[in-house]
Amino acid sequence: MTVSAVPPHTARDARVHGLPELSGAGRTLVMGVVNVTPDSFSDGGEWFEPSAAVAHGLELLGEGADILDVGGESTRPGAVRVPQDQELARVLPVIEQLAARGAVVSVDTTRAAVAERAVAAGARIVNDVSGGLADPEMGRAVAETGAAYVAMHWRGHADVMDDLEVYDDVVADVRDELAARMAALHDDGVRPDQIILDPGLGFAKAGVLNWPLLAHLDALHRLGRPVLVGASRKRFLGHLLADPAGRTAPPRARDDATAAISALSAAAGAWCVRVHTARASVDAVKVAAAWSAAEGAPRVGSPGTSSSSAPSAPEALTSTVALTTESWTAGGQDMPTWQDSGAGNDDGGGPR
Ligand code: PMM
Repeated sequence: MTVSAVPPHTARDARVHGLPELSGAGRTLVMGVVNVTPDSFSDGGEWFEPSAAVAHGLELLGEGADILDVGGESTRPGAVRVPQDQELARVLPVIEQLAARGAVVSVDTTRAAVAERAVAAGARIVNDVSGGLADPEMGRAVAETGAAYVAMHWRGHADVMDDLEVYDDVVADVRDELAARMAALHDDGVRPDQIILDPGLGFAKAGVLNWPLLAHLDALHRLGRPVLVGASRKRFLGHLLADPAGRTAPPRARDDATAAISALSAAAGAWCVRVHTARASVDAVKVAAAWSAAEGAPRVGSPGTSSSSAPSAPEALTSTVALTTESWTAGGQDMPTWQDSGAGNDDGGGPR
């Protein structure tokens, strides 16, 4: 892939309203998932207590996540809906505490009222897996709050979505349905630069339907907005990684494949990847940024032979996008450093 092959509105030049510190990061962002639910397919119940959810969020920040996505309603296939009061009780204390520690927080909700309360509690992004279809008030709420808004491709709630997997051409159909959502959101007063698009991997999409969407992210980029990819631990990866007996790999055994998708999505210009464990994906997007920077830079020789023309290390390799260390170490978390690891700074003299 060359730089010139990357269409507009990719990670390199994306600007999202309300997120100045995440604009121009020079690399794909990483959104860490904080599910405050007893029943998510990937990590159900693990972070259900607010204190456990906050600790998990801080851990994801320590791994380098740029954004924390806090959700109180499972969207796994077949899941039944949680009453609004319960969803609010789950997410608000966690959002408040994480935002107070300086995190860029997103709320994963399809309800306008939850979005509004979450933004008032400190959330900066509304991540709506229904792209505004589940609640007719969502567009107005997003317009009024001015929050950034992830509009995901969606055809129906978790209890029915597996029956809605009929497409002529999954890439063209998803693109057209997202374009229709953008138009409707615009009619509700949402600014185009508030919007981030998401192909909705696994939502009304059987296994094989997800790969063309990943392979053709450029089709979504051509709608003119940044793209978020949420492949982490999803069923189609479990099928890909099935054992010789055909048994699907369990969610946690899908993390390496998730990181591979993070690297490839970043190379394709994704603005953000949404993941359950952050460290490998943070490394993956940094690799993609360094690779891409080298494609666009003049070719150089060994250090010292052409120092005047050599590009400096890509910003993406060294910058901390969302937070200062101090802002979240205040929560009692220690940022792991290579000095702390006992490995020392000497890399052991292996190949450079
Ligand atoms: N997937 C899930 C939940 N929220 N949000 C966005 N924007 N994109 C996704 O693909 C997405 C999402 C389901 O996964 P989880 O239950 O493990 O959070």
